[in-house]
Amino acid sequence: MRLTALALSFGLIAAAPAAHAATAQLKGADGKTLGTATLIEAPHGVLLRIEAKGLTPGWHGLHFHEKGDCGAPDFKSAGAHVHTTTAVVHGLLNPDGNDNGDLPNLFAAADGSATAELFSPLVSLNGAGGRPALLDADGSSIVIHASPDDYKTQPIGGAGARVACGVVK
Ligand SMILES: [Cu+2]
Repeated sequence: MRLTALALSFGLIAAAPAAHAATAQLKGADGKTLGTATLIEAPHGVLLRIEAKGLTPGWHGLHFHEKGDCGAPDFKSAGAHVHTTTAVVHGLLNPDGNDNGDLPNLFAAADGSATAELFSPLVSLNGAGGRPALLDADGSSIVIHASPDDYKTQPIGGAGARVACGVVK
């Protein structure tokens, strides 16, 4: 059943018009390719698929970061999280949270692979619904962190170093 559902969702994504989709090639600090992220503009948010390998097994924080720049080896060039307000409060479980780049954690299996589909109602590809646009002038990136996001503490939920980064294109 699970395989059937996966196959169906693959079909849906493949059928989406290219103008409403984007991808990000995820790379590690050593420049090695770690996988791909596929983004689809949905009526009320963005559907995100992550297919990665070579990660440390366990949970990893995952966010949309505000600049389309993975040039620095520590990926600090990707900036902070995607946001609309200047007083950004991070955390999906934080009552004051307003951080549009927040996403659920990603789990890497014992072999280092991670496959997931996530939906964010907090962003858009091009500004639909007044939500921050991932494809704005300075772009955006998807960043995978070393540790899980606790969804509450500032500024990134204790997620630690940035271990993978991909520019959304
Ligand atoms: Cu992050």
